[in-house]
Amino acid sequence: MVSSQRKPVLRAVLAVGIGSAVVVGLTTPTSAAAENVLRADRAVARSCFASALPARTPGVDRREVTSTVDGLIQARLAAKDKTAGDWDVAVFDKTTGKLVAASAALGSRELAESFVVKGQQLVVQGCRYAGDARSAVLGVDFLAITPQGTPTPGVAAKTAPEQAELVRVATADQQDKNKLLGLGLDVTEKADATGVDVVLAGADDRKVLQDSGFRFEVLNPDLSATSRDNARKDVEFAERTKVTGLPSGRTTYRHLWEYDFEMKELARKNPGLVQAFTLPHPTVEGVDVVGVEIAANVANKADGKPVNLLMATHHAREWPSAEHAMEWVYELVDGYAHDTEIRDLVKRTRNIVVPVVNADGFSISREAEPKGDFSRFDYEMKRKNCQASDSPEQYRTGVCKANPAGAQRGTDPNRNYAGFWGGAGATTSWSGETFRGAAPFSEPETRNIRELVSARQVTNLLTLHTYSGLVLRVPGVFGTRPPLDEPANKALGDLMASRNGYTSQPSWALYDTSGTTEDWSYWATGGYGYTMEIGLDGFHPPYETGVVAEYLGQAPAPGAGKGGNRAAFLDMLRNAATPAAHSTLTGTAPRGYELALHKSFQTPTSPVRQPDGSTAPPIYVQDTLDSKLTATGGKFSWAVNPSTRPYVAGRYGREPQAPPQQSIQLANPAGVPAENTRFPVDQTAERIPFTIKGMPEVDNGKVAVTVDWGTTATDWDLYIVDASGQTVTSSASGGTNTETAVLYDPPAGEYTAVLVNFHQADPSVVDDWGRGRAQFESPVPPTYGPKESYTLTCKDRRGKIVGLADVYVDRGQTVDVGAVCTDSARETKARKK
Ligand code: 0X9
Ligand code: ZN
Repeated sequence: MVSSQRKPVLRAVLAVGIGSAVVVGLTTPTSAAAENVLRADRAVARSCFASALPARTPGVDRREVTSTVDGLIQARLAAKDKTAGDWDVAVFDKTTGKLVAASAALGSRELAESFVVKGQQLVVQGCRYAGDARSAVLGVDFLAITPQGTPTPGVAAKTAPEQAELVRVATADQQDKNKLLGLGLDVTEKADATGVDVVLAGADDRKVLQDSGFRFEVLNPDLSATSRDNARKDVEFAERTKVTGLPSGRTTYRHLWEYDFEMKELARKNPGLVQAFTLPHPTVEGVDVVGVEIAANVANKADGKPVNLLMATHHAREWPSAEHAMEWVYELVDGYAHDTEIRDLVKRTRNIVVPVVNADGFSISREAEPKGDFSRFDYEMKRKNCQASDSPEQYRTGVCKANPAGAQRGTDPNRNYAGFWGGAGATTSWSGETFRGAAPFSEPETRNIRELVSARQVTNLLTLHTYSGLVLRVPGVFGTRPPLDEPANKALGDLMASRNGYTSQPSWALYDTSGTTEDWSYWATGGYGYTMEIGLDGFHPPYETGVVAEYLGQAPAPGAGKGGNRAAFLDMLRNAATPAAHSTLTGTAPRGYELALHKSFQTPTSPVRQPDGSTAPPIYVQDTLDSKLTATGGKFSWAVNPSTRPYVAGRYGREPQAPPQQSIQLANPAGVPAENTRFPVDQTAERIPFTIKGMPEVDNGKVAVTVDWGTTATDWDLYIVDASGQTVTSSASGGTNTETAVLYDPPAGEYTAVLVNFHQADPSVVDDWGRGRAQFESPVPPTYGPKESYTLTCKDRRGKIVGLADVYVDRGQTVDVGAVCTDSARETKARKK
């Protein structure tokens, strides 16, 4: 989704009185400090959140507290000293025994946070899961929240709920889409040649769209009702379903603590195969982000195998994406034990999965009660992270689950990567849904992924989002031109799409986005990168459809009978295991010697758009890639990405094989058809046939069909239809006196230009179209840039550098660097073409 240049639409400064944090004296206020230290003599690997355990249960310590507020409880844990340990925490309602909040990260830095009411009696339970820390420090805060928009039970909202609806806006071309993006609305990814689905959060949004002159129809008049409905369906589904066909058998959306706990349990139960890890940067709210690695001999990260990275939930509300990532973890772990193909693939690769990149945002969205009205205080539909440092002073206060800016606070993690950062399809406004952040990589979430990708040879990256049924590849910005890898990128995207039934296309084809994940990772490292938009029906549709059906390829998912996302993820893994898809270095090195590949370079962002519409020069962002291989003695083989960045390698194109076709005049038939605002339902129009020729006579890289008329108050729409009756391109904007429909690489054949008289400014004076023409251009030839190298070093077992070489390697190539550790002279393995 995109909204650019959105002005903050905060109506008034609402008094979200976040009562100053009260550290609660626990059972005995006088001895609070001592009481706040939880102790357990031994560690017990168990779920802390499954149930409130009796006092004196081994591995557990607990405190009882009573909420002093209507608002939030925050139960935080910190390790008392530096000793390694893993404590978890959970909060239960004492009366009902129901779980209120929990946290189960890998260390002892925990935050369990959720909504409570004044007087509610609670049990805070700390559990020593693993490690040597016999104690952990507990802090419990209660934060009062005034009622506006908060989901505190029992408190009536003071602001009237707004009606959120889904509409389809008619857009004819890229220009129209960019104009729509400029309105700053919540534009979804559901789009095609003729229109885009847009969420209207309320009256303000509706007015913006109405005033813009765009035509639109209402698809869903009450998104809140749909949201409540979905929540109810999920409860019913879980009640009637013991186990699903998912690898884990899961029946409901997980909470953040369940993801973390399941990852560490999988690691504990499969010690040689699975390792859980914490990413380097905690979130703005101080939460650890957890990932998992799966490989045969998982501990040996420097074994030179290709790395396949799957991640999800850059966007808070996109819950199914995290579910798909987590199920993939189970798929690999189970498959390793029971499926010969998966076992073989896992042996040849290393697999990293980060299910919840935006842990803060996800936790808020997941814990908010069903609301889904897309209003400012609708945390369930929050998209961004929790960054507040770019907000105006008065909106910088409060925790993310309750702050005066509501869900508008934060940076869009999928606009914060350096790739083309600062360009189209992102906003400079702190409250906009696509806020790009203060600088490239200003956010902990994007820095985490950047550092992971920079330290490993990630040959394949897939980042999961919802929704719209898309497999998207680079580039995200129109006019960037596809990379030389375009045919390979397209082939892999198309293959995955053949499994899940989604549409495979370059992501700019929908509309521009800049600063997205793979537009950094691919252009900087050469590892294949894709975005998948799971599902067709909302950001977190019912579990049964959005997760079970989409993952397994069952009705009503578009991948029904085709294998679903499970099969698409397997395609990606097979590609990672294919040497022809990446590059390989071979050579010999003594056992225990450490080989290192290093590359450091600068890449410009887009010219940086400014709030006033001007642009500042691009920022040059320094990237450093450093990966390692530990030699096992004798011959080694190292799966790596090509040494030349796709950003400089060149651009894909086609050499013209013949001149382009001469332009064709389209003659306007006599008369004017009746006005028609319901095309294609109403077929009233003028039709002008024309022929597009082909090889060997002409080679057309592009055709542009244009018509003009007198005044911008009149509106003609133009559709180009092929011999089979398919509309292949169109142009149907409003407010202009011209339409141009464009088609790249048009196949030779018979076509028809269909002219629809949408509106006449003055029916008594006919404003007919004229100057109809089809103009042809040659294809653009490919361009090639300079070659770049890696610096390869070899260190002996004492850490002394004993070998150094510059290595050039292309995709699909294997370069033998020889006995690199025994040659002390700098050697250049140049494979320049
Ligand atoms: O806007 C995004 O970041 C992604 N869509 S979502 O609805 N999940 O937020 C898609 C990014 C790439 N899409 C395009 N370039 N159109
Ligand atoms: Zn998304």
